[in-house]
Amino acid sequence: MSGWYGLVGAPTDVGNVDCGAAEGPGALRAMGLPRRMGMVDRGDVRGPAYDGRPDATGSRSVRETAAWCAAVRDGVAGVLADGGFPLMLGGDHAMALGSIAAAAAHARQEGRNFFVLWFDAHPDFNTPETTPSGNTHGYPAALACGIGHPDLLSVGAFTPLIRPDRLIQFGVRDIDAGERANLLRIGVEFHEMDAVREKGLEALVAHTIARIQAAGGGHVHVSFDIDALDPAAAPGVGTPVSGGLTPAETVGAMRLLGASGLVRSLDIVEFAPRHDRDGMTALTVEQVLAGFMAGRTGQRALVA
Ligand code: HAR
Ligand code: MN
Ligand code: MN
Ligand code: MN
Repeated sequence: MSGWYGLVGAPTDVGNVDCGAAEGPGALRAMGLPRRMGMVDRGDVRGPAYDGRPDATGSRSVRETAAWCAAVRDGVAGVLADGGFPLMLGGDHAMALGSIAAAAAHARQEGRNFFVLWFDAHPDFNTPETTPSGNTHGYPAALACGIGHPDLLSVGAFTPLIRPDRLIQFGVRDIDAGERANLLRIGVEFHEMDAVREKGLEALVAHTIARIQAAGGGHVHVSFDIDALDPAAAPGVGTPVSGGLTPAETVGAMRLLGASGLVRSLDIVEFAPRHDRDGMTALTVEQVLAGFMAGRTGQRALVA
C-alpha cells in the first residue's frame, strides 16, 4: 500500500462559472493543510480560463473543461505511476472526470476491478440533454459511466470508465428530473439522504465495502464533493443544499474506507473559501481527511 499522498491541485471553476472553487487549493495550502498532513505537494495543474458561451448542445465551456480534465488525468496518473496515493484537490467536480480517467486506466493496467464511491448532495449525472444549467460540473458521474458530451468522453482512454453497477452514491438530495431518469436507466446505486438517515452512513458504507470485497476487491476511487456535508458544518461551497451529512458520520465512514485498504485514489472538490465562515469548512475537510488517513494507517499496521 502506498505510503505517501501526492496532492494534485486543480484550481478552476470551469465547470460552474465563478462558484469560487478555483480558490480551493490555494486556500488550503495557505492554511497549511498539506504540510500538516504530511502530503507531497505535486503542485497545481493548469488549464484555460472559463468561457461561459454554450455550444450547440447547450453545454458551457466544454473545450476548457476537457483541457483541465486532461491535465488532471495526467497529474493523477503521474502520482499513481510513481507509486503514490493521489489526492486530487479541486476545483469544481467536473475535474473528477480527469482523476477517474487516470484511476480507471491504472486499475485496468493492474488487472483490478474498478469502483467509484461518490459523496455528494448532487448525483452529477446530467447529460447535455438533461442539464438545467449547461454547467459541466453536473456531468462527471454520467461521463464516467459512458454517457454525455463526446468531447468530454474523450478525456478517458476508453469508455465507459466504470461499469455503472460499480458506481455508488451517498448523500444525494438535489436531483434534477432528467438526471434521476438517467440514474435509473443506467442502473446506478444511489443512497439519498432519507436512506442515509434510516440506515446510517457507516452501515451503508460498510455494506458497500463488504460487497466490493465479495466481488474480489479492486481499486476504489472516492470522489468527495464537500457539499455532501451539511452546510451548517461546511458552508464553504458554491451550491449548498441543506439536510446533509454530519461531520461525525462522514469521518466514521471515511475511517472505514481507509481501513478497508481498497481505496487507492481520492478527490476532494468544490471547496469555495469565499463562502466559508471562520475556517469551518477547511477544518471539517481536514477532519474528514484525517479520519480516512487514520483508517489507512491502522490498516497498514494490521498487515505489517
Ligand atoms: N444539477 C445541477 C446542474 O447540473 C447542479 C449541479 C451542481 N453540482 C455540483 N456538484 N455542485 O455536485 O446544473
Ligand atoms: Mn498502483
Ligand atoms: Mn459534485
Ligand atoms: Mn455537489
